[in-house]
Amino acid sequence: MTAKIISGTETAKAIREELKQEVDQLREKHNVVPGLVTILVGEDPASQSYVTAKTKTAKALGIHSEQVTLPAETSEQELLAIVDKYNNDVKINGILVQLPLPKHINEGKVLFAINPDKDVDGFHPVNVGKMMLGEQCFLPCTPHGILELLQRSGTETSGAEVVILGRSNIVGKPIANLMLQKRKAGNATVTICHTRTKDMAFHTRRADIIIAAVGVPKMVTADMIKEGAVVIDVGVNRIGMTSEGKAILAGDVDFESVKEKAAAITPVPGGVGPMTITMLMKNTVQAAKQAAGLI
Ligand code: L34
Repeated sequence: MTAKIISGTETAKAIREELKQEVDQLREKHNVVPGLVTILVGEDPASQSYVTAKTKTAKALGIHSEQVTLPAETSEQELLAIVDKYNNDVKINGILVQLPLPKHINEGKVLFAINPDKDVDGFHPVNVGKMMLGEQCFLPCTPHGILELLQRSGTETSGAEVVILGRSNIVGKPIANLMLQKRKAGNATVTICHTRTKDMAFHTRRADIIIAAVGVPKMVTADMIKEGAVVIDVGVNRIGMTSEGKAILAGDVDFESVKEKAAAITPVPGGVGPMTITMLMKNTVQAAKQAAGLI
């Protein structure tokens, strides 16, 4: 069997078309223009490319978009002052501080400083708590994107054995929580594996759905999966450079071998990555509607 390819690029495009219409309507009917600011500290090339893509996508949808780029030496205090400025800026509905931050800045402190109503990343403890309780909130973009991919590809999650590789605050922990909830793309039986897991393959081999978010290139190989599993690859690892200076990317899944055994698989690039960016746009539109009292 050769797996069906679940295209994040195509799914993201469809969602962006829906969003574009919504943004047009908000502007024409309600005089509301959603606003997003992205804040990047330092010069990590991957972060730079993600933030640039976020700004560009926002503009293409008619979202007012600002990009703040700060040197790596920026102090925590300076960053907190900038966050506060945007907390009080009525043109801005969403504030995104790209992670990771330089070591001398306390990430938790910065995320806590963002007004939860503008926390379109869903990383503020208030939104994390609401998510955990299944209340209306901003869902973190990568897990949100995974839920949409599962749902729109018609993957049955109810009662499914889902094995998640990785326990990060950005992906592993939230996607596990969301998929066990009574919700769309939920009702799963969830297992989380991590660096201290004794026998990862024991778990992955019985999984109906595998979500790999470990940051180790091609770690999941065909012998680790069950015939007919659905495989979601969250990893975006830079494994080299072309002669033209472009990054060569690999996922956490050994795509070539796994696609011969899986029922469906997301590629890298063009899988979860574009969905992350698109769900940020969705959250920004949601923030603008909430700020305008429309929901
Ligand atoms: N605050 N920090 C904050 N929010 C986030 O949601 C993120 N994340 C992760 C890193 N830090 C963050 C992202 O934006 C990862 N991430 C992200 C976003 C987009 C892509 C990958 C990771 C993406 O578009 N990937 C493309 C390839 C792009 C390339 O050439 O590098 C893909 O097709 O997978």
